[in-house]
Amino acid sequence: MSKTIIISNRLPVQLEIDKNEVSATPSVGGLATGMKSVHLKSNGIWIGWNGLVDEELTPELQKEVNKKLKKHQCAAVNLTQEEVNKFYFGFSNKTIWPLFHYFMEYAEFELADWDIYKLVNQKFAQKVLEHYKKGDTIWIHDYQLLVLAKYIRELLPEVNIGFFLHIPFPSYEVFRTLPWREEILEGMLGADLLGFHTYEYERHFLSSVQRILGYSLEFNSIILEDRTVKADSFPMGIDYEKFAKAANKNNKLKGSDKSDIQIEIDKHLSRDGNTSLVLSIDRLDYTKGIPSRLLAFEYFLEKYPQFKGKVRLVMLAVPSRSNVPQYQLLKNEVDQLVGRINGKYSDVGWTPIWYFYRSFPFENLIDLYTSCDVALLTPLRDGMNLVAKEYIACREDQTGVLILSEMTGASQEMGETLLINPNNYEQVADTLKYALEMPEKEQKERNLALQKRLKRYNVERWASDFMETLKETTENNEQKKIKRLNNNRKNELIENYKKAEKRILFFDYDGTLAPFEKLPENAFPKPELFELLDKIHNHPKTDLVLITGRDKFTFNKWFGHKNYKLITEHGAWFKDGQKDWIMLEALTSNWFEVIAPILERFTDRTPGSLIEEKAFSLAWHFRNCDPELGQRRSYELKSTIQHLIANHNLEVLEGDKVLEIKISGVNKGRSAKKMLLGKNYDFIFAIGDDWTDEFMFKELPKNTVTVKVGLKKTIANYYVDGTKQVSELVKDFSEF
Ligand code: GDG
Repeated sequence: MSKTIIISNRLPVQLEIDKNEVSATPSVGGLATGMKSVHLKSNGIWIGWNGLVDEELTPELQKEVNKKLKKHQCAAVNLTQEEVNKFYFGFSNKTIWPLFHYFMEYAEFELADWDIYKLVNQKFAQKVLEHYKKGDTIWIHDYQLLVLAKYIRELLPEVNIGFFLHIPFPSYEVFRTLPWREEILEGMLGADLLGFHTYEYERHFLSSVQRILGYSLEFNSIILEDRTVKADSFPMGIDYEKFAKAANKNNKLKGSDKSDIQIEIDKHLSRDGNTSLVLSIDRLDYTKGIPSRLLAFEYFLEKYPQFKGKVRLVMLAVPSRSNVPQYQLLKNEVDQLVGRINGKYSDVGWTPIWYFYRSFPFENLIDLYTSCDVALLTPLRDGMNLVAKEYIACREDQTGVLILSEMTGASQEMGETLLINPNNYEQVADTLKYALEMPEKEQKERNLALQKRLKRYNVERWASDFMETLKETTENNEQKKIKRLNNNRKNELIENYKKAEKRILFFDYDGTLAPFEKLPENAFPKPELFELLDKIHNHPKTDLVLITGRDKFTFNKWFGHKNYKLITEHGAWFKDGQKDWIMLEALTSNWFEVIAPILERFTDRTPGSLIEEKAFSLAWHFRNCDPELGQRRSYELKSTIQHLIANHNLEVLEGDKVLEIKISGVNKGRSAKKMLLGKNYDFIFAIGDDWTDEFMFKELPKNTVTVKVGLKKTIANYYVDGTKQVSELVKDFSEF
């Protein structure tokens, strides 16, 4: 039975070694809970690092650890101290983490770290290989494993892989500064589905893929040579019931059943009726904006002194990555700020900030969520921020106000909270005042809406949504594979070709017989191609037609000395062997003077675009433009010339990164059909990569074998991956 293999940097199990005894307890983090149903179902397995380095483990202990992990359906990737330093503290946390959170000045680019990062990702891939069985699905998590999907696919080409990024994906302008940007993107594209918390991150990713790797997109799918990869957003939820139930239990506790923290909190709240608590919880990380939050709180006390002695900030900063120097500096900064603010404002019975630098047990976390009137969560950047969601889930009676930074992924779906820009202290201070004074009715209205949504789209839904989309994506790819011209089909095709008495082959040129080049004039035919085409052409049973959108002049230069049949400009011109070029359609070019100036205007203001003037058509190419600008300008151009098109009986053909304006009705389908007149072909074959080739596929007789190059939508019977596969096919044809 097939299973799901979950892979993350850390395993969802905490290991402890005490006097050579190993104990393992499951972690309770959001990811572990969310994946529980996927993990435990049908023998799923979780692969990751167990938190111990090789140097700490004797072979006996190693065995013991593995045995314990197996019980929890986990398998460990073993890492040395150096690997942890360079892969985790190095590349993951000194390069990717700061860069992806827009802290460009903190990002270090160390080749040695990158090398080990790749090596560790390869180690993970090897571990997957040990556990993979045909039909299994793989789900990789997060920024430590960005290139893993590619390594797995190299080992297991047919595998289904999902990848989810838990942190933001930055804008192209930031991402492009990474020295290994191509390899990172290619690594991610090893997956079939790439999940992000928000549409913004997905959009940034797609933009980088387009700009850096030059792949085409069809909506949110990336068209690779042999597969399509889908990018989508799945905002991660929380285990709502767990938090709501814990809050309910907590609210019922009386007297000595309460925790020490709760007793302290209660003491503070009972000091006088008007006292409020403001909550702040994060890992101590520079992305979370803790110093700014403290400064904004200080500013609030200055601006609204009536709250002095009444409001207390309860700040929990959980220690994190303390081996990384930036985190040590941050710790000092926060300590000093808290000390200064408390020193400045404290009085006998009141300190403005209660600061905890440690991790709390879950129950104490709930104490804080249920007791604080306001949660002030102001990260400078945060992929999602689950604390925001947990706070709302714990508000049993719907009171409480959440102030949330716009820079968190959570802010996208939590519009009912008070959204702030964490850099705007004025706004933070005013919002805090507003929150502290908000009438209960308003608090409840806002939170009710939030709770409904969080309850519905909880972490299990998130996981199942992702898995379902992954299944759909891979099934879609499967569908395409079904139409792939595999060896069996190719053999059958060649058999029919061999048997046929009269055969005709239509070959598109660019993107089919020749790969695309940056400059169109560089895509000239190579001697090997001539050799094969000559062989096909010289066979007495075969007619060979090269059919292109290119201009007659270029094709005459390239192929004029051969005796092939040539159709150019989508069917405007025809040349049969050494005879002269003839017009297949009655065409004019007197409309050029109306359209050309408009195209020139667009070319001038769209860097990289160019106009190609053919005998009877004008083409506006935008292959070398910024992809989004090119696409947008092409829409704009189409709408600008719309009324002229109708008046001059023209039409616009949308090719691959080109708009072509020509007399209506002329297309490759119509001209290809003309080649069949009066002939009795018993084998008709057409192949092309472009949207304009679809006309051939549509108009040629039903028994035509039609083949699409690449994975774009098509009505053709079969797919081949790219020009390399076309060359192989041409070679096969040339042999019989
Ligand atoms: C990354 C992304 C994204 C915190 N303190 C204690 C404690 N916690 C728990 C919270 C919450 C989790 O840790 C923190 O999650 P966040 O989402 O707020 O932040 P990151 O750790 O930075 O997580 C983030 C997330 O991945 C998921 O994709 O949202 O943007 O950076 O669940 O409850 N738990 C306990 N004691 C503590 O002291 N027990």
